[in-house]
Amino acid sequence: VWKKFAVKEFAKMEDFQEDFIRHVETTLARSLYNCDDLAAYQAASFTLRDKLIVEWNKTQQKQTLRDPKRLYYLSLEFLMGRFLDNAVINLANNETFSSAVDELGFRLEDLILQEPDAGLGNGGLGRLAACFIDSLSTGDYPGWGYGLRYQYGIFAQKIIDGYQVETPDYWLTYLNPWEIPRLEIQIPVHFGGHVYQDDAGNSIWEGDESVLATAYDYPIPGFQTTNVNNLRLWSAKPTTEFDFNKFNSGDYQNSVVDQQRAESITAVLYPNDNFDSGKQLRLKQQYFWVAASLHDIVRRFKKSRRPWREFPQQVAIQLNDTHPTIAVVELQRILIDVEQLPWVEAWGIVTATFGYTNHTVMAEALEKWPVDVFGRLLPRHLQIIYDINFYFLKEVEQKFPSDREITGRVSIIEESSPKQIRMAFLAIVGSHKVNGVAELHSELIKTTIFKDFVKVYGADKFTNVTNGVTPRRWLRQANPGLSALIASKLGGYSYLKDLSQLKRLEEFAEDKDFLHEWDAIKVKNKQRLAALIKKLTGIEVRGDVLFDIQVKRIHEYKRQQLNVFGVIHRYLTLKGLSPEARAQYAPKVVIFGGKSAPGYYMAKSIIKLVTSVGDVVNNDADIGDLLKVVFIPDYNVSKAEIIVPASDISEHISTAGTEASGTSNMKFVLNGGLIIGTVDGANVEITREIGEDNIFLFGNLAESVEDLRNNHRFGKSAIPESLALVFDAIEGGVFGHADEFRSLVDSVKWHGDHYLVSDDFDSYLEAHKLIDEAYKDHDAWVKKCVLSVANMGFFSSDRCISEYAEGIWNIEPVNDK
Ligand code: DL6
Repeated sequence: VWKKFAVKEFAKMEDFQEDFIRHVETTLARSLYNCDDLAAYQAASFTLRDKLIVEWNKTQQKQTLRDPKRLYYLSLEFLMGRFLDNAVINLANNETFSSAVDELGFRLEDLILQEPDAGLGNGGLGRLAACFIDSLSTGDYPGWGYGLRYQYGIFAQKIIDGYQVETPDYWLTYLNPWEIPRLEIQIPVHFGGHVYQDDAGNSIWEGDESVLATAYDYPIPGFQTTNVNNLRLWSAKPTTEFDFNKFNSGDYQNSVVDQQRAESITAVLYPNDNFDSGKQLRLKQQYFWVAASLHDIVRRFKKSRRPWREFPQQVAIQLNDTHPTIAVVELQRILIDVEQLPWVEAWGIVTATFGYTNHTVMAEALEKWPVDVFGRLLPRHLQIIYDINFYFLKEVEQKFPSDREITGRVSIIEESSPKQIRMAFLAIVGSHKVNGVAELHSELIKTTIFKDFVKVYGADKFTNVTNGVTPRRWLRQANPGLSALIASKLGGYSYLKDLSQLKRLEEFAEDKDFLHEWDAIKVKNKQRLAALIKKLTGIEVRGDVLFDIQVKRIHEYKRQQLNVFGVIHRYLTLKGLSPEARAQYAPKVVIFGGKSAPGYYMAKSIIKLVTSVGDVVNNDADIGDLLKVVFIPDYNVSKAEIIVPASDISEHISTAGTEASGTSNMKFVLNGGLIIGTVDGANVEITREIGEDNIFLFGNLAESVEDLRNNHRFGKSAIPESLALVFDAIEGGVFGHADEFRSLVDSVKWHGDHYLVSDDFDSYLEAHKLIDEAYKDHDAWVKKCVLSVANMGFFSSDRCISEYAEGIWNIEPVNDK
């Protein structure tokens, strides 16, 4: 199989070695005798990059020649992780590549570790974008990603005295072999200023601040194809004019202030997940990125000299959440102000071009911009938004003459104080399709936050594309052992491109040797994680016990607090037992990981509670190995690649109706772990695919949430005894810091328990009992894991991309088939 795709890899491994040495000596100006792991990582990356660039050029030439419809994926986050190991999988034969590196006196594993994660995202949304561009390349689709090249990615998390401390992630310290700077591309982007009408009645916008957008390209290889797409990230640079007057008058400091202001636009990623911080600099980032990307897209279209009406036949643009929604307005502005198209024609083109993906129903995450802030930064865009709203509301009024309230409910402008622009509404009005990211979520948006829009446009405008993950990174790369075992049974690695082939694993579910091999791989993966835990936290855990893992952003709705309350309950139960009775319990390690937004007090308290519980439990001689509690610091993509393959159980326990999809649930099951979860997000479809017997579901359903919250409001709910015991222990200072944990306890006890921890607690404990029981019959457990993996084919991001391509973008692969 490898040879068949040999076009872009090395004919012989000596070729690789020659190229490697050439890069050490010329590109890096080092000698092989003075080449450390960092330089070797860079040289190995450059050799692969050379191959990639050749194919990248061919791909772009082919696409230019055929001029197909293209997709542009606009995402403010691309959580890419590392490139080198991914490129090895896509471009070369792993084993051969690794031995060629060996012969040169290095170890591939060590070189891989030299690469900093490209952490240009917060969590699920950014990682989804990374999986999507992998699948676009693999499926030979003509699709580019557009994003921002933040100098500082998501902060590095340190745990000091049990508390989260944020430190900056400057990931660009060393030469980055994976990016191609295109410093010759300089697109001016303007802000502020004023709008006036010229003699012909045209609106002219004169900004009073300008910056330049320069491009950095990341070639994205596909798997078993020569197709290489592009991820273009923009960086802000000052315009060349700097203030000579100030400079000449000796005010050097201030002469560079504008320059620094320009660069600050792409300096930092905002570290919030599922939360809208509403900062002006964020709005600037959004417009900067959107303006540069559209300039690029329009320039490429204009080269074809087609009439404007053909734009939507050549271009599809997907809005990854509302962050790029200003693109709708910017394209309308270009069409009416610059290209002088009539409003109606322009608006027809705009709405046929855009699609919008919603990723959350939570009010605090839905973007709104105060009208005055927006108008100061983008005065012409504000006028256009008012015009869009005017025409839209007129249509609504005509459709619903007797419903006087509906216009207020669907208006893009919220008549609050201050007035706000509802970006999700603008995205719906400006797109031809709106999709949610899992079935339950897609239904919820139609019946809750967007229900009036279903009345206005009809249900057909709303659709579902359930998320997926790339099996190249999340199986082959993260879990070499398991992916090789599967390949040995399925006749090679082609299943990584057609994940439905996993189904054939069912044939082996009774094969004892196969089950033992499978289990041995899991144990090895757990040992690998145990070593990482020891290195990062100093805590010793056994690699042969049950690993129960919850890694994701720390958020009240994701309910790490429910997990840690459950752990405390288990600890108190064990403490209350005789040593003989205790010995009936299987030893278990409970592992947490994830970042809290820096200003999120409750999430930070949860981290402190986990580490404090760990301090007590891990040092309790009565408990020994029966229970260990670990918080892994600085959870990121490359750590996930070690953590995910090591779970026996992972936790996806959000309050029903709050987690749009979740994607780590898919990764864990794909790696042969079972899950405990609520009936929420993609857990629903995972259950459907793998069967109810292979998942531990618990808790209230989304349709009960409102009633349960009302019960709390009207004092009709009681805290269950089990949870009261846990609260007594926390409040009694068993884990120290009782004052610091007060708000966590009080939010459940006295403040309405918004996330319904008390309502779900007992059923959560019951589900854990079932897990304990099931784990005892180890062979049966492993069989469940095999059967689950066999039915995970649906969750490949390749499937998502083909659904988007057919149902929303109307694009086709460009290949020679
Ligand atoms: O769709 C990707 C990912 C989902 O898997 C998560 O369930 C969801 O929480 C996340 N949503 C966001 C929304 N953020 N904003 N803004 O990150 O999307």
